[in-house]
Amino acid sequence: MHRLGHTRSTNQRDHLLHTPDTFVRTVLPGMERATAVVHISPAAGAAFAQYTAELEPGGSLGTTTNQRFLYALEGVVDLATDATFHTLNAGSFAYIPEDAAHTITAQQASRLAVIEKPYEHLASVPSPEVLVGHEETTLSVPLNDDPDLQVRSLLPASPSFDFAVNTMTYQPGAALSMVEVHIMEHGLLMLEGGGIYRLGDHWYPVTAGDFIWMGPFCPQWFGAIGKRPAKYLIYKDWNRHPLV
Ligand code: UGY
Ligand code: MN
Repeated sequence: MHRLGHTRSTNQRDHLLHTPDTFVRTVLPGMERATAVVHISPAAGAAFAQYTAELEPGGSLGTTTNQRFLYALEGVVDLATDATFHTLNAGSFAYIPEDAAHTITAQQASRLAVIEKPYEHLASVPSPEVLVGHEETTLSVPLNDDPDLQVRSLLPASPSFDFAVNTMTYQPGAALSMVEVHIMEHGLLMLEGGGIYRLGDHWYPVTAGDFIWMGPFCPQWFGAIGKRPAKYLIYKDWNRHPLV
């Protein structure tokens, strides 16, 4: 439908809202029978890249020398490294360290949330290994003792990791208890439901399928609205000194 120039998408200095009506597909180097919707990258001020990869049956991602995190949104994909082989279905996630040779091939039409980031080494801390899990079997804990706001940390808290990826699930009416302002940046993909996101001095209605980038120190708050829970996948840089 023609929207006469209207969209909820917006690109601000310290945040970005990317809604599906504005997605433009591109092919990244090495992709075969696959496309990417790049949501954020250093071109817009972030220190990481996040995209949604859409793969046809047999389609594959190209390589990267950066660390890579995958969250399967739909379909079934095979992840093969030198030493491991895993099949990922919806809700599965995988962490692949920098310089780890690997292939990612779709068994059927699939969609993946992909996060890539240069690794920040820490002296005397070992680099992380390949890690695979499933969101549903990851421990769920209430945020600030609120049972209606559950957080699952998909990556271990170990200082080896320089970023975290969590899911956050809000029962209808649940909200962050404070407006957060912090140095970490976020890449956020709304997986289910919706609500109102405060970003900077703007309040946005958001829904499943939307992507949000929050830059360092972007004031942020979310309240879930609707009759079903709201759930999002959220990246943040983590465990490193601000001057490094
Ligand atoms: O982990 C976080 O900083 C998280 N509570 N932020 C957010 O949901 N916007
Ligand atoms: Mn936050």
